[in-house]
Amino acid sequence: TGAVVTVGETMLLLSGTEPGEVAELEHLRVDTGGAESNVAIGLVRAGVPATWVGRVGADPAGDRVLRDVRSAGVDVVPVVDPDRSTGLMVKERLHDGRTRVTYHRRHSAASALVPEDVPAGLVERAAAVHLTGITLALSDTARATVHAVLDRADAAGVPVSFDVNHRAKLVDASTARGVYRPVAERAEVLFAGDDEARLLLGLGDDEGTDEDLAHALAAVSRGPAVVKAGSRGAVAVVDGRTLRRPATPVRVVDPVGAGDAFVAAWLAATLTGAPAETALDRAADAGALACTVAGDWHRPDPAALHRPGTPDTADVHD
Ligand code: KDG
Repeated sequence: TGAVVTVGETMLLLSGTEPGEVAELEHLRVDTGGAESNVAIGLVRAGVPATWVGRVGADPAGDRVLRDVRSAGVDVVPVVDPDRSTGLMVKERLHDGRTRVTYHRRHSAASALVPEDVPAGLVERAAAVHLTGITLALSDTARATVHAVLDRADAAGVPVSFDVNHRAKLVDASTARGVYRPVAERAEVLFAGDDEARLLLGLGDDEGTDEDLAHALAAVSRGPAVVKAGSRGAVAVVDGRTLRRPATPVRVVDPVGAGDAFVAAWLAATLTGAPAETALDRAADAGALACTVAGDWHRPDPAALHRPGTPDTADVHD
């Protein structure tokens, strides 16, 4: 098969090595993260080639981003923007146990993504294309890039995967639906958290069970829909059938990146011909495993699945 192609922003990630706020910490760990490159890395680990198109600044943070994604085995198509900086994300583990993520990404290099950044032939030769709501929310030109990729995928008959990945700090809930919905309608597979599903469907808080949401999403997308419901597990609707999978219990260190690992495992399984039940099992395990390591994409130890703890994968993005 060809590669899975994805486009998005990957940032330098500075994270506290111990609980506390940046205001009081002495050390921060240098890392990188971005939803789309996280998925690409997960795909490569599952044996499926992946290409990530990313725009970074001509700066040391950009060098680090490109190096990290490349060294995980992803084929990187870099666009280096001399006029803008690489985005930055700060992650703190607060004293009350919550994780807080702060972005420094307004007017970043990646928010200047343009359709021409995605080389001719790349989408057309892909096994699938994976897109997220984050890229849609970065800027008008980044949104145009996502739509151009969609059009090209459509024209070439390449399936599209879409993960809503709503980031309230990038787009407010009132406009978000109109931003995500047109892409969701063109996706062959649609992923959403339960709250994201409600946002996309225009439902109120707590309206609809995970099953209801998955069925409603499957009516929006062109194919399966998968609701990632954190500690409640996941529900997929595939050809009208409902598949339910409880969360795999693990000791949670850092839930950021779990959704990306989930998506990567689902895509890798389905693209290599596995049945949807297997895809959902692998996705749930991969999402759980991703919670057992600090960082957004670092390789977890599979043995952690056999050292269960509390499956608390609360979203930290609002
Ligand atoms: O899904 C994990 C991502 O949220 C993280 O790696 C950073 O891309 C990111 C974002 O925009 O939050």
